[in-house]
Amino acid sequence: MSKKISLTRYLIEQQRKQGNIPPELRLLLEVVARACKRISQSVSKGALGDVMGSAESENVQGEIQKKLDIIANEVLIEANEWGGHLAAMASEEMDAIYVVPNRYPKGEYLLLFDPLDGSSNIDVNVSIGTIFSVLRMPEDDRGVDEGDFLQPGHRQVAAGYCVYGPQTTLALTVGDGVAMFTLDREQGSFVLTQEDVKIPRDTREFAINMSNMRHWDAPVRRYIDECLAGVEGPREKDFNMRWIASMVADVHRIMTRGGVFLYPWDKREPNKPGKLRLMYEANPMAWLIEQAGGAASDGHQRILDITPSSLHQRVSVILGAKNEVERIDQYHREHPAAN
Ligand code: AHM
Ligand code: MG
Repeated sequence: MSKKISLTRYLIEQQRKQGNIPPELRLLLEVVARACKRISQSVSKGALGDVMGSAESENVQGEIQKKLDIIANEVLIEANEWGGHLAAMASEEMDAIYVVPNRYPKGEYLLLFDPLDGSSNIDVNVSIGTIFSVLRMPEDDRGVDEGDFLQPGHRQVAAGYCVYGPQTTLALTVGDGVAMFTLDREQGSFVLTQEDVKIPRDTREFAINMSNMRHWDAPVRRYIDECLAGVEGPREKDFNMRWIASMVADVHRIMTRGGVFLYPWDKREPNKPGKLRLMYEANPMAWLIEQAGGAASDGHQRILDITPSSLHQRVSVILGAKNEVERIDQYHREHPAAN
C-alpha cells in the first residue's frame, strides 16, 4: 500500500533535503494551511452557517465585502498572529498592514493574502479560494511598515493558493516547483497528491471575461480575435473558452490541464492598470505559474519584476502557457502605445 505523505511530512522532508525551508517558514506554512482548513469548513457550511451574503461593509477598494471575506480574513489573522514567525500581515480586505501585536514575539516574515478570492461566486456555490504570498523582512530593518512589503514578486519565499471546490486543494511553491495537496476531510490533513506540476507550453484554451471585449486594447483584441477565428484563422486551430470568475479556480484549471488566463487593462477604468491586485493575486499566482514552467506578464514585463509602489496596487495579468504569453507580449510590442 502506498504511503500517504502529509503536508507536514512533505515540508519536513523538503527542509532536510533542500535546506530551502527554514523551520520558521515551515511552521508559518503549516499555520496558513490550518487556517485554510478552517475557511474550507466555513465555506462548506453554506446556508447552514451564518456565512452567506453581504456584510454591508466596503473594503479599501470600494468593493462590498461578503460575510465570508471577513470571516476568512479573521481566520488568517487569528491563526498567524501569535506563532512568532511573522512581523506583519497585509490583506486585500484591510486598508493598512496588520503589525503583529507587541504581546506576541515577532518573526522575520511578512504574509500577504487575498483571504477569499472569487467572492462573487460565494453565494452561487462555485469554487472560490485563498491566495497567499510570503516575503522576508528587509535586512537591518528596525520597525515594520508598509514600505517593507513593497518588494518585487521575485523576492517571494513561498506562495500558494487553496481552492475550495468539490475538493479542497492546496498548491504550494517554495521555489522548487509546485506541489499539490488534497484535503482528506476524514483525517483532517492535507495529503500530497501531485508533485512537480507542469503546464504545457501550448494550449487551445483561453480564459477571459468576454463581456469586456469592447473595452480591451488592440493587442488583447487581436489575440482573442485570432483564437475565435479557429481553424480558418491565423492560428489554424480551434480554441475552447472557460471563465469561472474566481482567479483561484481558473489558475487551478491551468495548473491541471493547461491554458492561458487574461485579466487585462481595459477602458472601463482607464486610470487603473487592471482589476487584479499585484501583491495579493498576481504575484503569488505568477510565481506558481513560472514554477510550473509557464509565464506571467502584464503585457510589457514579467509580473515578478514589477516593483510595487503601493500595497493595493492593481495590474494587468496575462499568465499560463509560455508560448501564448510570449505571443501576447509580442502583440503588445507591435502596438507600443497600448496599455
Ligand atoms: P475578488 O478578489 O474581489 O473576488 O476579485 C477578484 C476576482 C478574480 O478571482 C476573478 O478573476 C475576477 O475577479 C473576476 O472578475 P469579473 O467578475 O470582472 O469577471
Ligand atoms: Mg481576489
